Amino acid sequence: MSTHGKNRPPGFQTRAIHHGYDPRKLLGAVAPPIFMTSTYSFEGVEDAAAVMSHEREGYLYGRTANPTQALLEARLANLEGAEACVAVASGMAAVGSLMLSLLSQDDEIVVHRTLYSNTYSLTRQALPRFGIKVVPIDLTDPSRLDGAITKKTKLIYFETPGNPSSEVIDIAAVAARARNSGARIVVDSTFASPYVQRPLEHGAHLVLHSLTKYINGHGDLLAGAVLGDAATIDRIRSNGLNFITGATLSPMAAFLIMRGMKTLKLRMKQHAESAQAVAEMLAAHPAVAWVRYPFLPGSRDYEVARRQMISGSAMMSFGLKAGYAGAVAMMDRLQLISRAVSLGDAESLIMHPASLIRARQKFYPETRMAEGVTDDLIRLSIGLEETDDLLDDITQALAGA
Ligand code: 3LM
Repeated sequence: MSTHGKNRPPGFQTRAIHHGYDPRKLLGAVAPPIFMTSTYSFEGVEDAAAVMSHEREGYLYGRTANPTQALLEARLANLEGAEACVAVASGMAAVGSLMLSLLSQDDEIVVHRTLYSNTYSLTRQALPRFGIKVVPIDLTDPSRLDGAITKKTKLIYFETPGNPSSEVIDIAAVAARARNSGARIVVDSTFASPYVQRPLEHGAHLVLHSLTKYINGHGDLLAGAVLGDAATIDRIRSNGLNFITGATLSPMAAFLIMRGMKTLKLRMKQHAESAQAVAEMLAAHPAVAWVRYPFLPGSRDYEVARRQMISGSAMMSFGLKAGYAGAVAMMDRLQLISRAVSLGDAESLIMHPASLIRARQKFYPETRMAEGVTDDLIRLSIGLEETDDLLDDITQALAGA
């Protein structure tokens, strides 16, 4: 694809709409057709063998690859600046397929101390059962890596901005500290999306997304992806996806994600504009004790965010002077913003990790709140409603807090 008559590559929004697809090859269909098939037939046994041995490009079985998925993967890789991508059934399928493909018994993984709750459980509860050593440190201070990396460290894993607090980790500083160690840096960039942040440009080796969030953007499906060099992505697909997790993305979901991605940049700009207004309003409000939004001027996060993100996304966290009880009361007063987990949707969503974790502990006593998450923390995902309507809803809910 080229931009006619101009000697420059097409921009982000153009690639998000067109990359990797030529309607002339599929009956002129402007929207890419959905290949709803689980298996593929061959002219003869030799032909099947040629596909199996990669002598000829082709498809064998839908657990590992499908043309609709392949288009999504090519488009995502292009937007992220990666050589290759594997799309899977959920963000957790991406995390699990990646870790179980790239780690073996006696290996070590360094993780940021705070992670998305289920990634936290995978690293703290599950990986140690397989003889994998997990080393949690506070990566907001990258110098901590010096005492954490050993010859056995295979991966350094973190989210930025982080779930749930939106704290920012300096990707280039982590990469500089880890250089020559042989460890690969993996960034879960779900809170940012490839429009806002491209970790590979700052020295990360692999990027992971829950596509459920900003990239699909419409809160109507689950999906995930891992992006990076072709050899590693092939290993995650041929081992992790094909026979360790089997967590295949449906072609229908792949199509819907591409539909959502066409407006990624437009959505992110609107998300960021509203989130900035909400974060500034919260920071000035007398009932609010603290606010964390990467693009709030003056904070340490802001300095790092300006180097590695082109704008904020719409994730922020805050605490009220009235603490845990105040959070519950404020959230119950909201009328427009939904009390719901997840993020990155057109609808604004708010959640309070401490009350959810407390409730979960009644059934699963082993559940732990991720280190670094305080009881008062409220997480807000600002949606695409009119900014003034969002400000009004939060203001009325804070009145009396
Ligand atoms: C959430 N997060 O509400 P899926 N990485 C990050 C994430 O935020 C998530 C995943 C991976 C939330 C989901 S919580 C019950 C709902 C940074 C998901 C996993 O498997 O697609 O949900 O992605 O924070």
